[in-house]
Amino acid sequence: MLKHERSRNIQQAAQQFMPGGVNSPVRAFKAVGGDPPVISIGKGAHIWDVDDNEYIDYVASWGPLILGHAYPAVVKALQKAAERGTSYGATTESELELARLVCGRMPSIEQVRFVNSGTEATMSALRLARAFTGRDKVLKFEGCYHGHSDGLLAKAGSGVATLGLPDSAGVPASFTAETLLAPFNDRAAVERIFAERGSEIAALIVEPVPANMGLVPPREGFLQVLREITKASGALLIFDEVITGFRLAPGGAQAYYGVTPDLTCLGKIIGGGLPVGAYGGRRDIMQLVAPVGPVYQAGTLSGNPMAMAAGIVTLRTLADEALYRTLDEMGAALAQSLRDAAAAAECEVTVTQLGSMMTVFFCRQAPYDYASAKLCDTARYGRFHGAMLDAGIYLPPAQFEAMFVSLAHRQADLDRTAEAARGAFAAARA
Ligand code: KE4
Repeated sequence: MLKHERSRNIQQAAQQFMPGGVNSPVRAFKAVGGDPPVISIGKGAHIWDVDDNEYIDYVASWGPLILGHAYPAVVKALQKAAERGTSYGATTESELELARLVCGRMPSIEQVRFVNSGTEATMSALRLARAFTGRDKVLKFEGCYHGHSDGLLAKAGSGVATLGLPDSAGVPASFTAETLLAPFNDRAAVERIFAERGSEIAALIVEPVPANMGLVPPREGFLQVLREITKASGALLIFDEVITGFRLAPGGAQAYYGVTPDLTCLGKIIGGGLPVGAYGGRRDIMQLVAPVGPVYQAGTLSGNPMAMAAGIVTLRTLADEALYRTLDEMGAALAQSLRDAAAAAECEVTVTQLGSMMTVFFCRQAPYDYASAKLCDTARYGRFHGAMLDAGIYLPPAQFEAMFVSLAHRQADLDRTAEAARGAFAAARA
């Protein structure tokens, strides 16, 4: 059993000063139970907690750390940037450099605006889409998460083409009244909503590969259908690639599936572990953004040199397409070893995997939307998570998240993970 004394003491004290002792809810481990370790250091694919317990890390700061923790070239770039000053609130050449890299990798992005989080990116992209189309409604999918701006914290009402209901306290019904919800992978539902209200819809926003209900890949042709339907109705197609951007392929999910959105939201990897978000796309749309156009959006630390420095090194390193083949191979191998471990323990799971992303679902069939994902046995996932943590494997502390393999993971890490999983699936089944 791992020692957690110092973690517990720090968590205790933290709860006095911060709600739940955390700065983002999922970190409190409410979905899996147990005490969250307080992390003190990360190196490569490993992290250590304040009690010196070592873990193989598959959270990777929820996606940014595709190169692993404290990647030497990122650390060096940050040191150099810091010595020159951390922020000016004025343009620096590093912003141009990262903008060139992003636009070069994702041709659909003719112009980009850096912000400080994925939430800001999607919130701004929707404001821009409403201004460009002159329409108010947006369509999102149940189970897709696009950050915590009020209008996107919406859950489905009854029926299909109904307007969203607030999915958080403090969000007035009027704030989600312009948000339409549909089940993911449900072509008929999307067609029905657009048939009924297409002329009111400014944009459809989607995680091209949802990872916030666990990893639920799109059905064959589904993204193409979204492209055709939005084009036909004059609505914009917005890909929220905060997770998939530069993770799934050098050009993200849009390159992987060959579907070109009008706007793309980015985050995580483009900041290399520093706070960054971005939205970008067609020049004719981006020209509406202040100071050129009437759509206001701003940010004190947007494009700050530190985040730009980390993002530049990260994207430059990811220029080597062979790295994506390595990530794909490691992802596929780990997913298969987890399936084998579950079968050996006679524990019923479905492992979905795409590239370096995967989810161990505790249910018989692979979920294809949020309703089917919610059928999973989350209590079993909680027991599995706890047993893996005790074995030194750090998994996302919630069933409806994705695991991430990084370029810092080695075969020994994958082997150790599979070994631990054999025992953890047995513990989960009990
Ligand atoms: P942030 O505001 O957290 O930087 O990004 C919001 C966001 C937008 N779009 C997608 C597809 C996202 O996955 C996210 C944030 N992801 C979650 C985990 N799945 C962040 C973890 C957390 O909230 O603590």
